[in-house]
Amino acid sequence: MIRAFVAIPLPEAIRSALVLQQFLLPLPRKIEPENLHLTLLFLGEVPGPVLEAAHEGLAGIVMPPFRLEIAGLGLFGGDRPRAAWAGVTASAPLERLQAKVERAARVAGIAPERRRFRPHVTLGRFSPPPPEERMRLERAVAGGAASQAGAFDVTRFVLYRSFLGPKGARYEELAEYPLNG
Ligand code: 2AM
Repeated sequence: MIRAFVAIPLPEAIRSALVLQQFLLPLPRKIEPENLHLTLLFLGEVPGPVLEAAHEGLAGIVMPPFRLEIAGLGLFGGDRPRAAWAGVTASAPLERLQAKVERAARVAGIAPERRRFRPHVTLGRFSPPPPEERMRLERAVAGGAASQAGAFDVTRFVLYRSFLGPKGARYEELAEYPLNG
């Protein structure tokens, strides 16, 4: 079985801006700069032939490149925050691309994601912090809510393999798909 997901890699300039934002947040564990990405679909643990079929479908996606803006900060987890993220300005092309990726995965036999697509770049994950730390975190996130990491042209998306290890996840690029429709 192969643990895999489909994501948009972020250019260096955006990742540098996100690293700055990470430093302004009291995050116990920050996502490494090279691991910062925008997930389109988490495929989970899939058998090799299913992943191969998904790859065929992904390679068949036709779409023109589009511009995307990374802006805003937020927390996932409500009263018990578990992750801090940078947001994405509403984008119809991104929604279209995500729907195409989901369709390709479904055709390959991968069960569809039950949760609604909420585009984001995870900056840090953590255990829910105690109340005082949580307030500090919430204040810092509120302070950076209007921050912008910048805009970039999405010209490709990537199929990644994920290896889970004691020091966190390591991602390996399995295939890339240019947007040039
Ligand atoms: P996250 O950043 O919001 O945690 C690789 O793990 C990528 O797939 C991450 O960007 C992660 O999103 C996303 N993902 C979505 N659902 C997941 C799940 N159930 N388990 C692990 N990763 C998931």
